[in-house]
Amino acid sequence: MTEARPIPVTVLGLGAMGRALATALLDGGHPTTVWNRTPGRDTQLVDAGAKSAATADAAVASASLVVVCLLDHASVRAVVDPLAETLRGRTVVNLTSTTPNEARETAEWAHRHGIAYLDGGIMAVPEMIGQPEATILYSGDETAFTEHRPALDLFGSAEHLGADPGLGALYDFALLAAMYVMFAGVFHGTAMLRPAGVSATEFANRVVPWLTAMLQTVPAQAATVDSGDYSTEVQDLDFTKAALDAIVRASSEAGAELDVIAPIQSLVYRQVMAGHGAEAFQRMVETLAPAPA
Ligand code: FVH
Repeated sequence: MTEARPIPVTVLGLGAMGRALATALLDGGHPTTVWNRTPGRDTQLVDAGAKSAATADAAVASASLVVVCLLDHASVRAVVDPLAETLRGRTVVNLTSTTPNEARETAEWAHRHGIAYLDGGIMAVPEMIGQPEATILYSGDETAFTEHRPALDLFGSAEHLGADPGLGALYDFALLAAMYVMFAGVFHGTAMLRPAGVSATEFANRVVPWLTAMLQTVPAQAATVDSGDYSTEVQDLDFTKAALDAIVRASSEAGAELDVIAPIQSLVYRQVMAGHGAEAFQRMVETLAPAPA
């Protein structure tokens, strides 16, 4: 059943993100208890109406919903493992970035102790919390998600992806991987132009519209990957290999290191060497992970 009115919530971990989450709960009218390993990080929250707990155990004792936002998996387990008995019958929502298997491991621990468990990946920076642009990808106990949806909606746009508690983390890291590789590509372009006296800002003015236009092609590329049909009339892997060879030569001429671009060239080479030169560029995905049987 979905909660009809504000419920007592506890936030464990008052780093930049934990403080933003606690603020959103307070703004939403939830009686909010906060705890942090190092004292003193709750001053503004207490001024805003939060209750400060001296221990993590005392913090969770009063809440039906416990939001955990710590540094990593190890810190989560160090904090919550000793609280198992107090947490029994409550819901833990872990918004710490952990790997899918770490999320599954914590879910299994929670299940053994009668704790409802939801894992979430935050696709936002602290300043975005409370805005619809902040997306939180949840997975795990769907009943707990439905019951606590009103509180979770205060953080941003909440989505439940499925019962596998590792799924939210898997999406989280897949999205972050795409972001980091894209940014590394921007840094490579910046490095190519730098020796020519072109500033990063000047390049940014050009690369943003270029990548924005290119990103529009992603759905069509995804459809090619999903179909498994890589036949193409244009820009096949042989073409892409020639293009990347030229980009690598141009990068060397410009004095840029090849750490970012060389692995892309190598992925294309592997496909061409395997006899797929006449097929579409998107076939690169098959080198990274073959389609499930
Ligand atoms: N900040 C962001 O932009 C990102 C956005 C996407 C998701 N992440 C993840 O959120 C988790 C917390 O991030 P954060 O920004 O709040 O991180 P910090 O400000 O560094 O705060 C870390 C808190 O963790 C506590 N802590 C660390 N180790 C332990 C431990 N062994 N036992 C208990 N608590 C621990 C730390 O406490 P203290 O150092 O103040 O005592 C902070 O409360 C994170 O997974 C991001 O990847 C944020």
